[in-house]
Amino acid sequence: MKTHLILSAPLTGLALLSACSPQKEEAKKPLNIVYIMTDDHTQQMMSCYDSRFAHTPNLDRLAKSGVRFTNSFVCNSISGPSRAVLLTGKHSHKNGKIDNEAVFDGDQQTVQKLLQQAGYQTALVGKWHLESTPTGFDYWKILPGQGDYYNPRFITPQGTEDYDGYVTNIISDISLDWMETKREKEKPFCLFIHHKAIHRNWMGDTTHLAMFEDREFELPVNFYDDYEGRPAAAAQEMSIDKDMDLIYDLKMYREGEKSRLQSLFTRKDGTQGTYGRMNAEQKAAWDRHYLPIIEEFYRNKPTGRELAEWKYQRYMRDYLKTVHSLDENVGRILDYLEKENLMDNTLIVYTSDQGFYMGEHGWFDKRFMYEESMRTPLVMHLPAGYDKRGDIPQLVQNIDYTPTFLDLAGVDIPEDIQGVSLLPLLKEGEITDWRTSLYYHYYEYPAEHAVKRHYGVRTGQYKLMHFYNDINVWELYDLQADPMEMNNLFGQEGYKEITDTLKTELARLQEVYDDPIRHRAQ
Ligand code: SGN
Ligand code: CA
Repeated sequence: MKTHLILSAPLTGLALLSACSPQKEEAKKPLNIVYIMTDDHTQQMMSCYDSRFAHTPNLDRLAKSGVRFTNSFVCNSISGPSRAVLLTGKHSHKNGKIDNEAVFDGDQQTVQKLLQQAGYQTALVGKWHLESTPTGFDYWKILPGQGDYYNPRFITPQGTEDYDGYVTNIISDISLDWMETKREKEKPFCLFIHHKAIHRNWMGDTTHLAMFEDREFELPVNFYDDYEGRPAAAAQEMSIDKDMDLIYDLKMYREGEKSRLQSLFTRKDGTQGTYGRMNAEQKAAWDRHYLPIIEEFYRNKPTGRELAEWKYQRYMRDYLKTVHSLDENVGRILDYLEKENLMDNTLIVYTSDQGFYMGEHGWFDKRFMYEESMRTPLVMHLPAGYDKRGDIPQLVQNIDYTPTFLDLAGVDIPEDIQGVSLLPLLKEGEITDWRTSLYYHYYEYPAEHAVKRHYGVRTGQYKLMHFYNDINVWELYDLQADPMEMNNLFGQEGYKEITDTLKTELARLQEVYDDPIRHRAQ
């Protein structure tokens, strides 16, 4: 067991310093954690990962000051479960939050409680999505459910509070205010900033609506995927062409036009639809921007592939406007930490609850174990003493965040935590002993988007997946030869040996992680 002075008792910074021997003072300085998690922000849409589409100077600045994980993954690609994994360091079947419906048991061991016991101030602002009241935070202010982009309501321990404005700015305002005026400045702190953006229906701030309108984005090469050999992929309902809603998702509302999800966009009572929530000034800015696009759309009425590609362009533009606010607001947090001289004793993490499809396979949304949604961005600014810079290629997963934060705070990592601390990767030096495979398990089916239940294993080169429940299909990919995962090699000649090896590894992971739903070898 590691020991660290700050663990043993909730000492204040001053008490801590006086308890240390003089030469160790610097090393024992308590380290803060600022964890920024966005919703549905995928690596393809961050310029520090992919320069084709987005320009995210503040995220690039963060990555440049520290490290970028090039093989960062989630273990169940959907919001509530990812959030529960972050807080517990355990796979979904262990923390109990297997899908968005399940209620998170707030009595269980969490990173924020362990940090609190070690003398940390803990705070949470923004999307929570765990269906139970937050526990273990000294301060919290959360969005109900998915929250709203405009004029959002927040829930606090004292009741609800309504704000005017755009959600990404507001979450940052509340977070900055907590750091500046609410926390006890002599204590180390852990602040979770959980953004609502860039969740569907991708509504930009009124000040950014004009952005990206002059851009034409290249279609992904597999936009017209026919899902041959992949029946689970064929059964999904997350196609830009078929399932993306013209009014709710793409804002093409006009009197008399009907769509399936129209009521989510605008309602007569003016309170709940995403457009209905706006005030007169916001609506005016919105209409100034969208009305000419709406008119042109209904004048031209594209159909077939022309319509699918028009939808893709609109989707990309709206998503990128929404990203722009996030990037600006990450900049505000970095500016504050710099101004307050906190960069040297703060770990700053930027990640998302999962990745997202930006037209690959013809899709939006996530859920599948395929690369775009199993991956999640992970960039960090490191506190003094952690000298690694640039790319970190090791396989890491969101089960690793809890043990990393505990390790950084000098707190013993409880035996039942399934992730591992990433701290060894944050120092220069060769890593000889690291995991070579990751486990994944997705459960939310039957449900929206119709992605079937599946589990699987991913190594550096291969991925083996098993879709089960009302289907029994295996998929195997060679990620080096086929990074877009178009060619299911399972059962093809020449792949028996690798399939057997991966099945054995899958069984081993299910055993190690103690998943009650397992593949049983015949
Ligand atoms: C909503 C969205 C879905 C999305 C889920 C889960 N539909 O239900 O498209 O997959 O959230 O997203 S919507 O019509 O209400 O926008 S998650 O990131 O919170 O898991
Ligand atoms: Ca999400």
